[in-house]
Amino acid sequence: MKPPIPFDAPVYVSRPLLPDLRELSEKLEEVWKAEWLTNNGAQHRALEERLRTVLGVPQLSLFNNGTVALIVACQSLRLSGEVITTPFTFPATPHVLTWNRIQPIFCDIDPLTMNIDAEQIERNVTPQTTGILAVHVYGTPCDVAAIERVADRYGLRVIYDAAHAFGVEVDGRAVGNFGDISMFSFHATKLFHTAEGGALAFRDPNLKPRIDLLKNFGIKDQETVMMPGINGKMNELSAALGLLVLEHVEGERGRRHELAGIYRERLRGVDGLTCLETLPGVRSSEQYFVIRVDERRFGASRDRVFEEFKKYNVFTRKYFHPLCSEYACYRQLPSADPAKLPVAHRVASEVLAMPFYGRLGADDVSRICDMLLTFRGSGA
Ligand code: T4K
Repeated sequence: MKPPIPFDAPVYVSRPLLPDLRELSEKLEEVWKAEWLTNNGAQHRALEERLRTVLGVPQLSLFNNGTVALIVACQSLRLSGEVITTPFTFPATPHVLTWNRIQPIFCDIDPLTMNIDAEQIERNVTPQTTGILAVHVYGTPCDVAAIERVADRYGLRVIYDAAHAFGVEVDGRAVGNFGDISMFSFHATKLFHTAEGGALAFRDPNLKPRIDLLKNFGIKDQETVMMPGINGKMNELSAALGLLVLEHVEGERGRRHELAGIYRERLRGVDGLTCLETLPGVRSSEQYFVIRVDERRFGASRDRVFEEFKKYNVFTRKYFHPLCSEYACYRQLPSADPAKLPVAHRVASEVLAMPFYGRLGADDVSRICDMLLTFRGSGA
């Protein structure tokens, strides 16, 4: 095989879905005319309503980012003490617990789905445990039935970090309907985005006023502040962008689905490489395309593959390495002991998120696969 040629321009793991700039300026004219830039404006109200339908959830509250949304989710359910979570996630997940003075308790993960291992949650429950914060990693849904069983047995609340799970369905049921609250991230790198943004989805209508108060400083009216809330409001520019991006999301999802097919086709049967598969009965978010590199069989480590790609102007990402339990702020916790998290450590050393976005051509994906195959046997 001829050696692959490096890309002229950098190829990143993700690129934001960008609507036509003229469409955006027309939309922004509405905002300018209204002279209303934030605090529950018309764009905000319209996007909140649209997303309730698109995400198939009874209640929804928009936020300025997913992290603040998660902080508020913990507050709204009055979580305290200890919350069981996964070490295999973005730093935001355990950090929101810390910001609420809750101790994260790291639980090992499932070797296939890479989500929290529901069977191991129970052994981490103590009298201080008030909840479970599980992540649908890469949009793969957690074992929601098993998590619900443990939660019910011990009277725990369940929050899902669904940052990667926009539009995911499990046997026809929208993913935002599981647990007490689900958080979606609308960061620029997400399938659906508002540049920065996020949302909480939930079923209990009584939570809506509390969540909306918490994200607006606790202000009920000009004379009354009910609680120490935060500023979690989405602004009108982000909401307007979101309304436009929403029109293009299904097209983007379809293009990504095709690219995933090419990756799978080209990498099928390569010894030492496995591609993330969509579980049966699940509609995928097509958020990330992740491979796992088994160094012994592939003859090159994940880290070597990551470095080799850079020589060709391809910037893959090691989502999620290092584990959150390895950060300086968490590694002293008893639950962060590597001996208790063997699967998470192995998985974190194998995963690599590949370039994956609609503007990437089928030829580009083929070229990236060609590159990858030349790295075989290149060592650690
Ligand atoms: N929970 C989970 C499980 C999460 O994954 C996240 C966020 C959160 C919670 C928190 O939600 P937010 O508060 O963010 O709403 C990126 C995103 O910033 C972050 O939102 C996301 N997860 C995480 C997995 O990925 P970084 O540090 O990798 O971003 P960055 O700037 O390195 O961007 C990645 C690549 O994307 C770049 O190499 C180039 C490309 N890119 C990026 C941006 C921002 C663009 O092409 N254009 C852009 O505008 O975290």
